[in-house]
Amino acid sequence: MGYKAQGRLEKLQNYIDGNWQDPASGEYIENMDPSRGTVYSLIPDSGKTDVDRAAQAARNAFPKWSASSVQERSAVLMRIAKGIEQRLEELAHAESRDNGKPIQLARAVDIPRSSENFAFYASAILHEKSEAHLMGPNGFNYTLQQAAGVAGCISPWNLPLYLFSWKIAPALAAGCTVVAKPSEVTPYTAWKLSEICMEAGLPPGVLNIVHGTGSSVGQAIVEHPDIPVLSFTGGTQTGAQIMKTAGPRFKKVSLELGGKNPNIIFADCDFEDMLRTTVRSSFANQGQICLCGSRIFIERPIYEKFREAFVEKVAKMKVGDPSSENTRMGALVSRVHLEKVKGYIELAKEEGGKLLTGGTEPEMSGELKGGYYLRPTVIEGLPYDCRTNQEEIFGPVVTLQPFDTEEEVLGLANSTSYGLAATLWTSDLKRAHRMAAAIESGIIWVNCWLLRDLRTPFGGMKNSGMGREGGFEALRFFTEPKNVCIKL
Ligand code: TXE
Repeated sequence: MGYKAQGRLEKLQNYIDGNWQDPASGEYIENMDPSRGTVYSLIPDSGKTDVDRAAQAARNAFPKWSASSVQERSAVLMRIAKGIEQRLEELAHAESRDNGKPIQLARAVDIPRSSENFAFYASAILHEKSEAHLMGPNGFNYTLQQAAGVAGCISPWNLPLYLFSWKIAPALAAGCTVVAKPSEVTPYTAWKLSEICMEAGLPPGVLNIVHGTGSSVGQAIVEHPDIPVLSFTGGTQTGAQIMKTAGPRFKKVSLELGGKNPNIIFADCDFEDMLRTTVRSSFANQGQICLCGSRIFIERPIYEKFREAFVEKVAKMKVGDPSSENTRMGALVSRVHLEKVKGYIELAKEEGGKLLTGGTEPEMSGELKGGYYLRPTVIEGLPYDCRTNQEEIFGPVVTLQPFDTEEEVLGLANSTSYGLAATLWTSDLKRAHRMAAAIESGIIWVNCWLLRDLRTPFGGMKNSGMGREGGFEALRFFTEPKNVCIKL
């Protein structure tokens, strides 16, 4: 709900054509601090007019930026990477306040990774090659990879600057100019990024950041005739809505959507390593990472042992103020999201699930009373095909299910409509390979979780998305290949 900006709260602005601009409507949306449930800044409630301005600026900047040398583009992107790195502390605190995530996580993961995204693509373009297809004495073909035009980049709230930069960096590196929209729930570090881009000397119009809601700004980006390429991360339903709009316009679309990831634990695993990692893969960022393992399958001989050890560890996790250095479980991102996650816990009970720990909001004190906190929750006793085990909850809630055979667990793992990531714990190498090949999932981690190499393809199958981000895949996505055939 928009309203005229009050003087005392910080007002974010759009970044269009190298300048900061107020939204055409003059309206703003409240930006909440989820750790306290209070409004702490105002976000432009932009609309079609702002997107039109941004797209025009991006279109004007495209010929020069796309024709610039890879060395020039690389140098600017490297300066942006440095700018993020130099502001690590400031950005980590900003991300923690905007999203509710522990400051320690923002400092160790979100912000360093945002800087790495720019540095990675700044160097990747220096090593790119193009293909040639030789036709003997008759002639040859070579492939031009040309920037695809103005790219629309739309990102979610769970890893705000990290996922925003994961799209923008390859788009800019490939020579596209960009109209980008961060989530209206967590816009703050994108606002800071615009300052860093100005300081880094990014030419006006090359990157434009328009703040506002999905139905207004997001939809206007997806519909815009001058934006032929779209990269989106967010909910599966939103992805479907984007395809509906983009399909008849023949836009190039990359979708990174939800997941319901299996974490499969065999009795022959390294138990301690698995246990430590499973706590993290279940509850990192309050379970609000699309790669978190939310369905934990345990081979029956170690089911009881696992349940006891896991529940003991989870029950000890302290939910606390995200800005405190010791906090490992902060707040959920919004009141709406907290209510959604709580709704799933109620549903799990109705479906016959037994709560082993968590399931309630912790008693917070002082300023934190209004925050959106939830205890990490472990549930057992649910059938694999109930809604709790099939739908994405995207919060600190996991279910435990025993299994007896490899074949059985494969069926369970593949039983959802999603296919983003899976984790496997076993010391049997042959089994690991067999399972990795058979699981319907874009990413498989064996005896680890979230071990990332930015060169690898990243994304999901089934309802988890379309296309892959990461490495040269992303650079390819933001370019159009053109074959040139020469007769000798
Ligand atoms: O995501 P949305 P929400 C999942 C998770 C969560 C659910 C909904 O299950 O509970 O999605 O979250 C913009 N055209 N994930 O509502 O709405 C929106 O403004 C264009 C998984 O926050 O998909 C935001 O910038 N854009 C996930 C972005 O889309 C539109 C991360 C994502 O918001 C739009 C987050 C439209 N019509 C949530 N409507 C993951 N896989 O990482 C909204 N947007």
